[in-house]
Amino acid sequence: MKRLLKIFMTLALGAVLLQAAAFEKVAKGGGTEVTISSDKPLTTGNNKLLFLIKDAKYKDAAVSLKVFMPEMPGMPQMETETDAKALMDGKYESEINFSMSGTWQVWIYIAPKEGKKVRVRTSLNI
Ligand SMILES: [Cu+2]
Repeated sequence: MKRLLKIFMTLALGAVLLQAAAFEKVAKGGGTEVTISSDKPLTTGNNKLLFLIKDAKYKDAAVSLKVFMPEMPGMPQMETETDAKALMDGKYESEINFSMSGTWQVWIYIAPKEGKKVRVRTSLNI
């Protein structure tokens, strides 16, 4: 019985770990880095993205996002701007809607209480 429990616990833990790492990307720029992650693989439609900023100088910073796909033949630029919600310990969360598959540019603006605002640019393939 004990062994069965152990196997079950191992499987349960494995499932949790898998879930936590469905998507992850580190974006670098402006002398800092942001780890972007999601519980679920990125997809068209709504995605809940987590942004982790470890840099202590950006503790309590305001974080906003510009997400866009540049103009394509027969299609104007698609763009949304949104504020990320501050959670704890340098974590921020934002719901982002990707209206089509392809490469989306993601600009992360980090505005500390004091000092210069920085921009971290990356892209996501949807
Ligand atoms: Cu497009």
